[in-house]
Amino acid sequence: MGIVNVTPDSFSDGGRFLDADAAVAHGIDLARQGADVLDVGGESTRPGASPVPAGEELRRVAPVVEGLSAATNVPVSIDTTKAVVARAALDAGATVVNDVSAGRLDPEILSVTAAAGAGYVAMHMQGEPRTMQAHPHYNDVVGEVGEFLAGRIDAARAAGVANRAIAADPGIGFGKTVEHNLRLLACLSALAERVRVPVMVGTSRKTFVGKVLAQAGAASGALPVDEREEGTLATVVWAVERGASIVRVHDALPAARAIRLLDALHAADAA
Ligand code: PMM
Repeated sequence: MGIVNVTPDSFSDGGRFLDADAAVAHGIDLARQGADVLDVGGESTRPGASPVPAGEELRRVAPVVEGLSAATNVPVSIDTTKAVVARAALDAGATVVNDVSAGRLDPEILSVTAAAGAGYVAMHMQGEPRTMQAHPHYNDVVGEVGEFLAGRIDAARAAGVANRAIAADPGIGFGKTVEHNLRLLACLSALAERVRVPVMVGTSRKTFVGKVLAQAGAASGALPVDEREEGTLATVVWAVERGASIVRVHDALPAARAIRLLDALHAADAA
C-alpha cells in the first residue's frame, strides 16, 4: 500500500503533495513502483496533530481519490475516521476505508463502509493523536491490542461489513513506546492468529525506526525522517515474514523489490 498524504503537516511528507495534481501524479508513480493499493489521507495523525474539519478534509482528498480512480487500475483506499469523508471518497471511486480510530470516533463509518461493499481496515490506537505519545501504557501490549482489534472487527461485522473485507492493523506508533512497537512486530504471528483476518502494518519512516538506529551520543535521539528507508525495509521484510498481508509505505519501489526477493527465496526454499 503506497501512501498519498494530502496534508500540510504529516510527519514525513507533509506539504509535498497538497496540490491535487501533484498528489495524483505521486499516486500514479507509486502504482508504477509496485504499490497494489493507494491510501489517500487528508488529516495528519502524527503525534500532537489537531483534528481537521470534515469540509477541509473532503476538499483535500476528493479530487485526489477521483483522479487516481480514473488514472490507475489499483484500488484506492481512503484514510479517514469520518463517515462523511468516507462516503464521499467511496462515491468518488475509493473501495477501501482505512480507519485509524477503528470506528470509535464516528461509528457511522462502519455502516457507510458496509453499504458500499467496501474493504475496511481497523487500526489500534491508544488515546488520540493530540495526546497519544504522552504516556503510553500497557500491561500486555500484544494481548491488549489483539483484544481491542478482535472487538472492533466484531463491531464492523455487526454493522454489515463482510468478514472477507476486513483487515486489522496494530497501529505502530499510535500511543506506543519504541519497546511496545518492537514487541508488537516481534509477536505479529500471534496477533494474526488472534484476529483471524489479514494483518496490515505501517512502520514506514516512523519515529521508532529512527530511535532504534540513532547513533549513540548523537545530538538528536533519532535518525532524521529521510534516513529511515533501510530501517523501514527491515521492518517490511520482517512483517511479511511474520504474516502481514499488507504493508503501508511511503516508498513503494524498495518495498515491492524486497518482497519480490523474499518470494523468490520462499520458492527456492520450498523446491
Ligand atoms: N499510519 C499513519 C496514518 N495512517 N493507517 C494505518 N492503517 N496504519 C498506520 O500505521 C498508519 C495509518 C501515519 O503515517 P503517515 O503520516 O506517514 O501517513
